[in-house]
Amino acid sequence: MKNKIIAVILFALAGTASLSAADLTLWYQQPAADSRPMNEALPVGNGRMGALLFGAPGRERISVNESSLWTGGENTAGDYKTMGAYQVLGNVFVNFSDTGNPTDYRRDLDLADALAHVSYTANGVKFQREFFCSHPAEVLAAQFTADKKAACTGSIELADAHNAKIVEEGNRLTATGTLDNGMKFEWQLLVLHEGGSVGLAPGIAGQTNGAQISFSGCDRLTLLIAAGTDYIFDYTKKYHGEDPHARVTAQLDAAAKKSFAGLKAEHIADYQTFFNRVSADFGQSTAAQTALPTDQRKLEAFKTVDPGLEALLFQYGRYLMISCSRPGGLPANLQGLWNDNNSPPWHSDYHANINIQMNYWPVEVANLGECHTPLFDLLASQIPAWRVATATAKDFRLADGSFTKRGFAVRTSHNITGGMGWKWDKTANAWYCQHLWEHYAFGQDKNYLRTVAYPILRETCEFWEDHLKALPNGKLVVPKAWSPEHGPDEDGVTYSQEIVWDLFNNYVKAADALGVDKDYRDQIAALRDRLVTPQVGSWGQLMECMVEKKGTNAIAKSPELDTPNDHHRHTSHLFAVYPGAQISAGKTPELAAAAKVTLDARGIAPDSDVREWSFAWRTALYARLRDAEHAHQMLQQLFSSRNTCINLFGLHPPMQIDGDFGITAGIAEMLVQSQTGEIELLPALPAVWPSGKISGLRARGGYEVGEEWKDGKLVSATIKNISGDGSAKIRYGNLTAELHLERGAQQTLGPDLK
Ligand code: FUC
Repeated sequence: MKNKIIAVILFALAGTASLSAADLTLWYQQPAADSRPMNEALPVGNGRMGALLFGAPGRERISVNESSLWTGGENTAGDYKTMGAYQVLGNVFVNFSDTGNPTDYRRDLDLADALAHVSYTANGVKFQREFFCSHPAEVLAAQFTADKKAACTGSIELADAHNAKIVEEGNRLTATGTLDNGMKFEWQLLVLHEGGSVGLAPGIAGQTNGAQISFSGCDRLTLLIAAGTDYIFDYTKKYHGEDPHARVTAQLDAAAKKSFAGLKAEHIADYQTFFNRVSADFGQSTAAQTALPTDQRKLEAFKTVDPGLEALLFQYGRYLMISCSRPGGLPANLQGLWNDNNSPPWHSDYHANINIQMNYWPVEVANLGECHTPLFDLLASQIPAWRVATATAKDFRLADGSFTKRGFAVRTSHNITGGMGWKWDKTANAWYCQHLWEHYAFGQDKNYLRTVAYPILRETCEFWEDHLKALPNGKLVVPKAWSPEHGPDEDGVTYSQEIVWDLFNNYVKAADALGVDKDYRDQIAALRDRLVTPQVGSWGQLMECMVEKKGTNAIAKSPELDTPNDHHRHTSHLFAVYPGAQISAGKTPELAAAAKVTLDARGIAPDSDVREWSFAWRTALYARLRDAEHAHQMLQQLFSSRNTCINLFGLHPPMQIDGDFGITAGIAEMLVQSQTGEIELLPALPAVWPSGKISGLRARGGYEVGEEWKDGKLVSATIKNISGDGSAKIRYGNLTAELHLERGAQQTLGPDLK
């Protein structure tokens, strides 16, 4: 609220819109089309439950999700078709009689307080709706009001997506069901009202399966929805825990005892403890830009830079992360947690060859470290099943023909009950380890490192120790691996080499940090140093494979593999630039230059194959290569109608959320980097953001960083030691400085780093 007041004052003073609350609001002048839920409806969520909101005056649709509602099981054969899919709970419809021809229509989603609204005028009455999904209360709450008494009349339907049994008791509908895999689920809807009456809908009175509640002449209507399944993170119990009935009932009963205003205040306070850690200002948008509703503004922003909308896009990734990945819950899947389809594209799965990793790229740097932990909980719960599948996989036979004895591997896709699908993505195990390490690198929590991350890092090192193949020259390669979705399976593919290098390098740092396993640490350091490393190819590019294809390969699916005409959406072999750190502009300039040759060829030419997430990755890659203008050019691609939906979800038909998270990470990389042991300020500041500021970003080593810049130059930077040892190296261009900060202390530096 304080921010809003300040923003309003600024607006008044400047006479032009900037930094206003409007820049943190998505808004539209029409409801979401019923036929395009993922593209137009607005998402709210509490990390576990979520909803898509449509906002039609006559018939509100609330499409409800719970992140653990999955079909499928252990799927030992690894067939993608039988892996199961993320499901929909169902819809709640709120029908209003007599909406006439509504005028003054608006729906919005305010990222500052995680509230969604709808308003319109019908028959001279102003109707308003407000929605939020509360983490502390574990309910979705909706309120319908009017500026005239007794104006709300209509009916409420609960439409379950799996033919659950629906029981009505007074003002409560309870849907209870069991999926084919034995997963129990339940959701309950409670209708509270002021004025008028609420009861069984006409015509269904007395039916035990009634799914409708009518309301008549109400001043105000409040809907509360709670949901749950019996899913638990426990392989030994086949992922089944307690029946959700008692829990869901208790959640709804407890929420019903609080007022809507009370629930809302509690929700906002909880949400803002995460959201308000970072504020971002990339410069002023014009009044004409801010006057446009988001769908139109987005299209304009693709043509003409709109810094306010770019800051909103950055913050949207943070909003979505807080809304779909909270400690104790499941991690964000391919669609976050929003889904309207029981057979969603790619099963709305956990896709381990870029997508899920990209989901988690922003969390540490954008100061949402806790939101990373659902990924670790899922990994810990899946690894026992993955070990079993790996131990019998022919693809992982050892040189002597025997089966894998140590560690686990991951196929390209997986579910939440130990099941995987599609091709093995051989080094995805090591890629997941990067996330475990990065959480420590930023947060510096040694207890977490020791108990959660280190055992998995070590086990994965053991797996690769057993599986690497020695070439005649003594160098080591990952045998028969794939550069995702592009090219043949062969030895020494750059992507796999870089990821195993990253694992070994992080393991060494982890063992050092904990002061454990010295012998094994030295052994892994030696293996790391024998790995085949990235190479520069014939046209100056970073080679995608160990043996260059020179454009003559006959691979039908990838005829241009690694040629200057190769515009493939994946940039797998640039892993070492981002999210890895093996290649950097400062420390390995020749390899960085080669990576740039590759990226220029891949990144700028338009190609139908390049997807929303590709542009997010390319933003981060260019930022790491200190090419600010291209980084921004890639960012701007996200506003194209090819790459984002009008609700700003990534558009990979119908939607994927990875691009939303990836672009938040990419923008952060433009503003601060810390992967090489220095905190680098404004490494890739584009000319289109001449003046601005950011606060609350995080850097490895346990620091928080704020920056302000003017005319393209640093004005000041504030470095705070949150949890580190306090000795930080700072870089701005060619200037460097060393800081020594007590825990909790901060220092503000000028452009000369003094
Ligand atoms: C990867 C990508 C596709 C898609 C899928 C879910 O396989 O190559 O473009 O994003 O994941």
